[in-house]
Amino acid sequence: MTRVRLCFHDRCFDGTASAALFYRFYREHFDKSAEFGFTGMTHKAAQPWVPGLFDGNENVIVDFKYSNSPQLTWWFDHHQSAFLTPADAEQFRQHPGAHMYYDPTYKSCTKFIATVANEKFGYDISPLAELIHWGDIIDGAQYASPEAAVEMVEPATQLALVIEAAPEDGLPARIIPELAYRPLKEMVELPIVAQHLGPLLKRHRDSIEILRQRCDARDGVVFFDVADLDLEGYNKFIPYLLHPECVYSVSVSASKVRAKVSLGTNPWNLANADANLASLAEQYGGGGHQRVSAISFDPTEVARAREVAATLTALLRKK
Ligand SMILES: [Mn+2]
Repeated sequence: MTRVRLCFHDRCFDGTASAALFYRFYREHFDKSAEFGFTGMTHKAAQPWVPGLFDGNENVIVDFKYSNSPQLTWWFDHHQSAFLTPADAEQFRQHPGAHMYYDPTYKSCTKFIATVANEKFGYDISPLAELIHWGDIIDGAQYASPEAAVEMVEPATQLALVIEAAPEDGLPARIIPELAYRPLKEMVELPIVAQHLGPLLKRHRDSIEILRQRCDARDGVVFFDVADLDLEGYNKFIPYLLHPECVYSVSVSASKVRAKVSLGTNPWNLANADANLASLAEQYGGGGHQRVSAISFDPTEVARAREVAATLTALLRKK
């Protein structure tokens, strides 16, 4: 029997949806009885690909950085910062594996995998249309307004909240097989999801008040520091709801596994947004997309994270 190790971007709606889409595609197109193991990947200061991780007959990465391991058989990513080193990028360019796909022009990895599955393998993606649609809206920040992004009435945004902020580790990995086959409205009714929804919605509403107090909005950049609070999974659109005039946001947050500087662009105020935030983050060992990126530090390095955030805030305020 085929064993598939599927590594995906953990605590990310697009990463989890990408894994669900790949899971269903692989089962229906290649091997109905394949046995899957899911591993959620987090961006950390350390090298993410630990020895022994790729233990399947098929080893797959979706919505996360490339690995140069000869064990890797499938890779899909759409991040500008997709390679850990220039040597990895060169290896991919010279010898891309048969099933290695990279296109940073896609707004979501979910849509990218769907397109490849459909165009290269003739796979019918229409039963997954809802998941693909919301992957693109959420990862591509294509909401009509900051209110729509923050109000949390759609099942997709509620599920995204639980995926990003549930207190228990490993929840996204456990819902992947369900997400591959169920409508989103049913997903938020599953006990594993529903039990977190009430407390997380309250935390979300409270976080709007916390950010209202902490935001320092000047010269087109809103800065806030919540590293002293358990708030890493805050909704990244709140700063633009509170300060619609701002073009960029910079924040410092912290969790058990990392300290983090997040950089974002206001999706509703793009007229003057010409900074490439992935390139800025790459200078400090981070990465992401042009309009949204992050830098991870060791959990003990909050002071260093604050220093980098202050430098980047000053730089973006001069733009
Ligand atoms: Mn993504």
